[in-house]
Amino acid sequence: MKRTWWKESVIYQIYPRSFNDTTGNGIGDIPGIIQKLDYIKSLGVDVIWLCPVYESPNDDNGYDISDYRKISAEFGGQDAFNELLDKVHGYGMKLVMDLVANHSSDEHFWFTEAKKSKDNPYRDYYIWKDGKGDQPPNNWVSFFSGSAWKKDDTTNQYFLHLFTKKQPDLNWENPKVRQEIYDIIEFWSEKGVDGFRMDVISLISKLQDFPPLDTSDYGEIIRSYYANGPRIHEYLHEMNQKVLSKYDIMTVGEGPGIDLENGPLYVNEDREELNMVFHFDHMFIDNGPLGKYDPVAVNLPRFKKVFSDWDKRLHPKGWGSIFLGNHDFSRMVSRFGNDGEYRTQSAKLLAALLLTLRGTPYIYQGDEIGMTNVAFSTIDDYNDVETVNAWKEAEASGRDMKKFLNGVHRQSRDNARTPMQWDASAYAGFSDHKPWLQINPNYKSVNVAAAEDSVDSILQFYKEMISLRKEYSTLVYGDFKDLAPEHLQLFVYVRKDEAAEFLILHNFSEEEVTWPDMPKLDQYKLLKSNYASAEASKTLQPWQTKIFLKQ
Ligand code: TEU
Repeated sequence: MKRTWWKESVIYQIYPRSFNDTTGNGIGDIPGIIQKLDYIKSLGVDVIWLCPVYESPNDDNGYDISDYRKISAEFGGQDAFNELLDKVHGYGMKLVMDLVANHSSDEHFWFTEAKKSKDNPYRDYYIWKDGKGDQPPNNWVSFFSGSAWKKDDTTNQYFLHLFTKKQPDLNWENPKVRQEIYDIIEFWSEKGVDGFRMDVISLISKLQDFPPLDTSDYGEIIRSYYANGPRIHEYLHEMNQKVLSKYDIMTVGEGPGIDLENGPLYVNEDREELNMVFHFDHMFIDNGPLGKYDPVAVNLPRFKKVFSDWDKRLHPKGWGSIFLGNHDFSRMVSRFGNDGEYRTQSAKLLAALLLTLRGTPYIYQGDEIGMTNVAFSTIDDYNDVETVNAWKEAEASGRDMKKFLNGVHRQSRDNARTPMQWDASAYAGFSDHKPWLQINPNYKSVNVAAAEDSVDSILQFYKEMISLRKEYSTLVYGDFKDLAPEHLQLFVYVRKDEAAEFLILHNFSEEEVTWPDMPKLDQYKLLKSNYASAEASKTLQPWQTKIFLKQ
């Protein structure tokens, strides 16, 4: 297996809107990130991934880009970005940008031109179809509810938008579109950016016959109709050859519909496409019968199997990315841990998991202090377009809205987007103005300042786990084997290579659990635990992690 910097890196994801506001408008900004670089560096991370900071009307908080070469003025503009990039490099870290190439904003110049007439030179930058009578061209639905087509009155044709109406899908069949995207990648790479996280890259190649959806199984729609289209690998290889391969940059493709079968096609190094992908096999694991907002309990054997299967499937030619949360999902401690009595222990356990699996770990801002889900009392307090649209759709279809609000509390993307909790002062030290999204009321106790003051905080544990990963390359490259795949409470695995062997146990339950198959412990040293006084025994306390090193 080839050794590379991006395999050995720990990545910290920033959602700029919610990170740190220096201008007092309630919205985070780039100078706010610069102000916190000492903090980020102190974690021990190597790379910062910045969610979109380009010019955008913010219909989907930056995932609708109106100018790919301009940094949004709201975030501080180009000068602030240049300073950030310089300073990040000065700290010995790297900076990865988000690239949203499946769609643009409808306010992008390409689209405002394209709309003008059927023979506009930009018309073919997007996907236009005639309607069927007064109905859209087909029954494709948007990820964010409703039809995926919107009629444009100027020419009486419909354009495709897999996300909001303000995010028209680009037409990758058009070589000019592809070249535009490669030029954008080149533009930022020339400025010294160290890589790209490519938004919904699995969706860029469309089935050209736009077949009607079989709506009997909504769960399969993405995989069967939208993702992994016929030319996806041709495009990614072309992108790699034309631009990516010219730079020492990392790429991680985000991909609904990327699965065990097609995953290696994206990341097998011989194919020269992407370095890593984000699949969602563990992130849609708690979708219930009525979908995302009807969540069911996470089944541990299934959860573990996702990691084992992917590890097996990708190696040795591919490389995984390990994440348990991001700006699109609820908080990892609330979802996979216990955000009540065992918040501290379970957040540490999840940190240990994140940092001891094979694959590059991605830490989402705030998870390092154990930030939790939030439960706003009314839908009016939610901002996320996905949540708000899903609410309207549910209401129109007569669902039980009290139950739905519970689902929103558990699953809304806004859970991860409440402002970063820096200290116990008003607005959590995020801003001196009312923030764009309410702060989680637990900020008085859950905040960075408190965590920095405590020797056994979640934050401190993250730092220790990151440095442990740096100390032992076995934790990066070593083989992974699940020793108890069927166990309902424990996740037990070995990480092993010529240099070292680790035995790692996590108790995903509120009970004390003993692992009967534990090997003789005289050969093992207990290296680390999330409990202050931990014994080198085969019994684990609630949400306890034990990391043993074979002697
Ligand atoms: O997300 C794509 C994606 O898969 C999500 O829509 C996901 O299905 C959903 O959030 C789960 O609840 C990316 C970005 O990360 C997201 O923020 C954008 O809204 C979306 O693309 C459109 O650009």
